[in-house]
Amino acid sequence: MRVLHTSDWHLGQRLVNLERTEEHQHFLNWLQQTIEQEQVEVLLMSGDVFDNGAPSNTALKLYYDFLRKVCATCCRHIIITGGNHDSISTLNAPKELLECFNIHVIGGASPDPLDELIELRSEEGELRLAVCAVPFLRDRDVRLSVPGETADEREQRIKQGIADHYQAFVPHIQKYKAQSIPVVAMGHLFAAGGSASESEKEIHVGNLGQIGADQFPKEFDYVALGHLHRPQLVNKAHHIRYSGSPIPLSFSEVTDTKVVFILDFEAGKLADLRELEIPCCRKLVRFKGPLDKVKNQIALYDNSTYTLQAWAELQVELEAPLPDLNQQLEEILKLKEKELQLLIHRPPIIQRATQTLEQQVQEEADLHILSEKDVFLKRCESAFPDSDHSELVATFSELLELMREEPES
Ligand SMILES: [Mn+2]
Repeated sequence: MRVLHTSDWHLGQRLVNLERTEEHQHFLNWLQQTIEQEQVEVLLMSGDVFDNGAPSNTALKLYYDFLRKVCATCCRHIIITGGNHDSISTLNAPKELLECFNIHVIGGASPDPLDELIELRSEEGELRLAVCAVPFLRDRDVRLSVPGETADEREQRIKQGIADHYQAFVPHIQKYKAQSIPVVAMGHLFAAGGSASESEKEIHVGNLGQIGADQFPKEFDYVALGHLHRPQLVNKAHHIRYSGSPIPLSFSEVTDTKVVFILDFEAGKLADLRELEIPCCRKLVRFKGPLDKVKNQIALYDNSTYTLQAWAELQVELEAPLPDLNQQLEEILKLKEKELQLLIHRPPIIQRATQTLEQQVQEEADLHILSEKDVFLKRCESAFPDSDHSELVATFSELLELMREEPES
């Protein structure tokens, strides 16, 4: 049975207010073609379908159009789980309707492991694969908050809760193992030792609850993870992987190769695993360094292998403030305006110990590149310059997380 593992589409994502629709459409077209060419039978999507809980109609259309097209291919089953960016109710709203097309949606966690255990059968009705489709586990899924607990206790509770959730499948999957039916698990979490980009939201406050490869039951023949946007193995375990996002979601991912994994299961085992590179239609590019170097890099930038204009982030290193810096950069960018659009212009780094007030003010002005937490920290620093803010910031992060969680419905 041939399976394709992908995650973190983040449909509807914007980068500095620019839509990614064309890039997502390009990816989804490629994915549909790949499913056909590779004769994929099962598609696993491990969370963060949408970038936010209330996706735009454009994002919803991308999603449903893709599902409709894939239903007309050789792909017999699609399993979609919710990520920390997804709204459980948005994903689950069409659950019963999609079930009619063999599209299984698990938007949020259930206390009963059988609700997340999906049996996939061949056209002839023969059982071929079992999938433990675990979505992102919210704090309330792993155990209710305990008032007054310390940060360490909380971390331990979340870790144990996640490990227990996977462990709960073990008694239910023995029958598959006995019949040589492969068992795959899905998950949307931050595994210990993983390498993050800048575009993942903190999953639990301070990225707590990281579990290692050894905490996944050994009965799983493959673990298809989502959340980290860079493709990677967990603790060098060949069969526990993040597929990463299909498009770079931030400038910190400019050097990453974007991939999907194709898995072949034979005789109840993972027999083969291949990585397919996703073609890129828009390059994100970072120019950073001394002014001459940056100007030279821009002048030499070649966008001929990409169909869309590149988006750039730029930061110049200077020895002293340069009054006509912006003018110099504008001139050089003008020569490349068809190929390159400047999205983020970070304030120059002045290579000396003290900065003038003016430079500090300029740095504060770029609100769109700061997170909520950065803004809060800056406010603390200006109001109470001599205090330690770590506890206040931790409390603020906890509040942010509570705000992002949906009310129970
Ligand atoms: Mn994500």
